[in-house]
Amino acid sequence: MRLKHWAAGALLLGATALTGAHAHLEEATPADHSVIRTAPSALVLRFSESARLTALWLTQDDGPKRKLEVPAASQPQITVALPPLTPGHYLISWRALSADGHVVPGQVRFTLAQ
Ligand SMILES: [Cu+2]
Repeated sequence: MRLKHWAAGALLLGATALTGAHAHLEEATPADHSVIRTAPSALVLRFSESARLTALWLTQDDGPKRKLEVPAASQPQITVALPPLTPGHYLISWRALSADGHVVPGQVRFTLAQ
């Protein structure tokens, strides 16, 4: 019984830590679920506080995941150069390291129309 209570307490503590103030995405350009007509040359991610991307991948339609170069600096606004894009559906996914040490994954989907 005592152990059960301890375990429940630990779970609660864990949940509280997860909802703490780590960097979350405030804005992405192109925006999530947007339909755009001009190929963007870069992706801009604005976080609530400084974050550093540890990895970022670009996927077009059912194509392979392409790993893109990301800046090494930790900053609230991160610009990632994109390769030339052709019309299609895109998924960009990343892992960011928040200033508080938490890893924050995220993704943005957009469509580049013909
Ligand atoms: Cu955090």
